[in-house]
Order: sequence, then structure tokens, then C-alpha cells
Amino acid sequence: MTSENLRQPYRAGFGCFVGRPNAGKSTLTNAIVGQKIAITSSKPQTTRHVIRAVLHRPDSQLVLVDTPGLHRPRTLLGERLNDLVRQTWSEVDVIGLCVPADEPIGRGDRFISGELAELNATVLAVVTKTDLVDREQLAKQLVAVSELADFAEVVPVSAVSGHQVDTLVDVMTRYLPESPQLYPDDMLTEEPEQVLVAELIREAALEGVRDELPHSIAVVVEEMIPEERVMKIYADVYVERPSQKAIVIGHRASRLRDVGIRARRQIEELLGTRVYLDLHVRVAKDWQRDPKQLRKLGF
Ligand SMILES: Nc1nc2c(ncn2[C@@H]2O[C@H](COP(=O)(O)OP(=O)(O)OP(=O)(O)O)[C@@H](O)[C@H]2O)c(=O)[nH]1
Ligand SMILES: [Mg+2]
Repeated sequence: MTSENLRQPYRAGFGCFVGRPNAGKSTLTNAIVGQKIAITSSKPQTTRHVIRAVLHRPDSQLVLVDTPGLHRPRTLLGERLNDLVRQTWSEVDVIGLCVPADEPIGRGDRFISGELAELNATVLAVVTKTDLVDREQLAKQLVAVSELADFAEVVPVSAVSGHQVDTLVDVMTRYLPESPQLYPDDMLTEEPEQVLVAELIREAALEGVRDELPHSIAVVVEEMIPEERVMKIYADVYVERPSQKAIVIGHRASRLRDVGIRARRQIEELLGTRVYLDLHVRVAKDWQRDPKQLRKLGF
């Protein structure tokens, strides 16, 4: 046999990570494609958009669809997010159910794995954040997770240390169909720049806020104007109540200034150009429950 015969067929397809909020799905997606495409935070329900990120390898293309965490919805926004997740499940070839290594398996995990059993896609279990536990704890969690459902494989991984990230990709790729390339060679995501920029601003705005406020923040980029040496960006940060507006702006606008500085750094990295960022905080009363406002904000 020649080496030509031994070569694997080209595979391409879609994968996604599911799991309860904060399980580490977006961080893992970024670690796999090697670039920050999805925003992440320690607040649950950070992801609100379905974002596709493409990993190119010589003999495969894995398109990862980052989705919100599945949760019990309390608002219209929550319902919409759950719908997005379920729709994605029906469109992908391989699903990784993410369960953090450092937290006991809960009702949320059981509920999600039950729902996954109905699908056509191959379902793997991914035990995330392995850097946070010792070997013994990890071994216990692997056993507990395997008992949740009949998974094709169970893979432990740490997006932070990089441990087993490549192995996880190998495993996911194995379950992709033989297919021609789906996206051009250099395409990392098809997400419009405007959306990625809005997400980076939201990520910066999430840092240091508590309780209900993280859920109340939405960001819309109104304009991006390329000038000779700088990109001018005008964006609105929405909250639900005037009291929240005061918190986001902070004493003498100090908080908003910090948010702007952090966001600008990230946006400059993304766009590879200098950025002038103009942020405005506005109140969109109870937007999470209002169909009209939701539409305006892109949901
Ligand atoms: N130590 C450690 N922390 C991690 C790892 N992966 C994610 N995290 C942290 O876990 C938190 C949640 O990560 P995300 O990637 O935003 O989680 P998510 O599942 O996308 O959350 P939602 O979008 O809210 O559903 C963040 O604070 C991450 O920094 C990991 O491998 N190790
Ligand atoms: Mg996320």
C-alpha cells in the first residue's frame, strides 16, 4: 500500500458544546480555534448569540457553534436563548456536553443529557476545567459523568492549561462526516465585525458588576467609521433601569471609562488598528421581557 491509500479522508462538519451556564463552553471554543471569538465571563449566561468559529486542519474542518447555556428561563430573552440552543442541536454532527470538573453533577446536567439522547448527533461528554481539581477528584468526576448517559466518549480537558485540547479535537473530528471543505481556508468566523465588537464591549462591561445587572446589559454598535489611522466606533450600552445606568457609569463616569479602556484594547487586537471608542449608556426599560425591544437589540 502507498501512503496515499493510508491517508484519512477529508472530514468537515459542525460541532457544539452544550451545558449549563458557566460550564466553560465559550472558553473551550476559543481555546480550540486559538483565538478569542466568543466572549467569556464568570457570570452565568454570558453567551447570547450563536457564534461559529472554524478550526482548519490539513485533513479536516471543524466548525464550532458556540451557544448560550441551557437554563430554566425567567424572561422572554431566556426563552429565546434556549430556542437557539435547541435549534443548534438539530444542525450539528457532534455535541460535547460540558460538565465542570470542580462542581457536582446537578439537575441541570441530568436534564440536558436526557434531552440529548433524542438527537441524531454523536454525543460526547467533556469534563471541563480539569486544572481546578486533583487526579482523584477528576477520576471520580469522570465516573460520575459516564453514568449520566451513554456517551460515545468521555474526554477531560482544560481550556486554561491547554491540557487535552488537541485530543478533544481529534475525537470530535472522528465523528464528522466525509465532506468537502465548508469554509474558505482563512475564515475564522463569519460573525460580522460589528457583532464581535459589541460583544467585546459587553464583556468589558460585565467585569465587576453583580446580581441582576449582568443580565440587564446589552450592547449595540451603531457605527464604525474607518478613518486614516483610526477606527471610530460609536456604541450604545443598554440597561433596564435608571438605577443601573448610574452603576454602569460610576462616580464621575469612572466605571464607564474603565470599561471603555478595557474594551478598546480588545477591539484593537481584533481589528489590528487603533480605535476611538465612544460609549453611551441608555435605558431600555425591561428589555429582556419586551418583544419589541428584544427585536431592536437583535434577539
Ligand atoms: N480554571 C479554569 N477556568 C475556566 C476554564 N474554562 C472556563 N473557565 C472559566 O469559567 C468561567 C465561565 O467560562 P465561559 O467559557 O464563559 O462559560 P460558558 O459555558 O460559555 O458560559 P455561558 O456562556 O454563560 O453559558 C470563566 O470565568 C472562565 O474563565 C478552564 O479550563 N479552567
Ligand atoms: Mg458562553
